[in-house]
Amino acid sequence: FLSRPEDLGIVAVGFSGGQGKPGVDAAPTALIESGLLTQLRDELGYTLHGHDAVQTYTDLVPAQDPPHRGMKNPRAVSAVTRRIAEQVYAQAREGRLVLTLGGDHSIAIGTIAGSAKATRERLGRELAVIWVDAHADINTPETSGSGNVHGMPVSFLTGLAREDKEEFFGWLTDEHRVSVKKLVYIGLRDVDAGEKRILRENGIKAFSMFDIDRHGIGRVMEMALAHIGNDTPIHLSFDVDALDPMWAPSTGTPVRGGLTLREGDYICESVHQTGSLVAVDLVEVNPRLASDADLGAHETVRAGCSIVRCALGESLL
Ligand code: NNH
Ligand code: MN
Ligand code: MN
Ligand code: MN
Repeated sequence: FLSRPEDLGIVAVGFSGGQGKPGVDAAPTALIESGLLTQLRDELGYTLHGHDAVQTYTDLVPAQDPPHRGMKNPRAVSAVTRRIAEQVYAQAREGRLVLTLGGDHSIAIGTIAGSAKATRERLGRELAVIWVDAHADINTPETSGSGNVHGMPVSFLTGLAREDKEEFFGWLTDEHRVSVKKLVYIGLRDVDAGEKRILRENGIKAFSMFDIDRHGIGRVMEMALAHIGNDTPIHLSFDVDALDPMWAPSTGTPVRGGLTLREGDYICESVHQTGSLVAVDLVEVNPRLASDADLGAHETVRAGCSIVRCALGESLL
């Protein structure tokens, strides 16, 4: 699906407004300083585009941003994700693979919107999404207990949540959306009651940690990719909290009983191997949160780098 598979568009998003804990905006810099982009260029042979600076989007964050339908920072998150959608779209339109470094998971409203639009225009195809996460992030503003938009991106992207007002995600149109049929979750273990109902009522495919324990990650990936179907462009959105806190402690909402680093890497390798990958997000690395400050942050950044390199084909022979 890529006309320029060795060209990699980079969007580095220093944004944390989709949740309450500062520090997740420092992740792109931490990932880049640890050598990620250099490795992608020098070891994996990618030509990088648009990687010049980490963006903070401060021009888009209003001084006053009171809640709307319970959503926190709604204007800021809407405006920033709208800009991200344009940036991802601009890279994807060139036929490049796009890598976005977050940032909290609200940014996926932008990355997937941009990716879905480019995929439709360029290929006349619908985008599939593989969402790797401890959480389903499919709350609507009304089902959310927290009001944090990073728990809602999938509901906006699938049209389960909608808004007319442009300043509150009303800029999202059908060209940006993805079908619930082309969505697959992997790694779930902390899903809110309202989200469970949404998953059930919409027949959404989800592989929880229970399924991974039962079948093994190899079989789960076979089933996940079979559900999407051959020859469908794939957007991989990887929340680092899918990994067990043993591997990725420095994240806003760690949940025990998660993926090993090797299982996370395997998911990414399997997706890369399809040849259908068009975009990757790595989100929710928060280098400021680890209790054992230095070491935990370092380990989480290292895990994030491993995930990205595997998604971009590092370990396949
Ligand atoms: N489900 C909770 C909420 O809606 C938590 C979401 N937190 C995440 N998602 N880290 O990946 O707020
Ligand atoms: Mn998430
Ligand atoms: Mn999560
Ligand atoms: Mn390859």
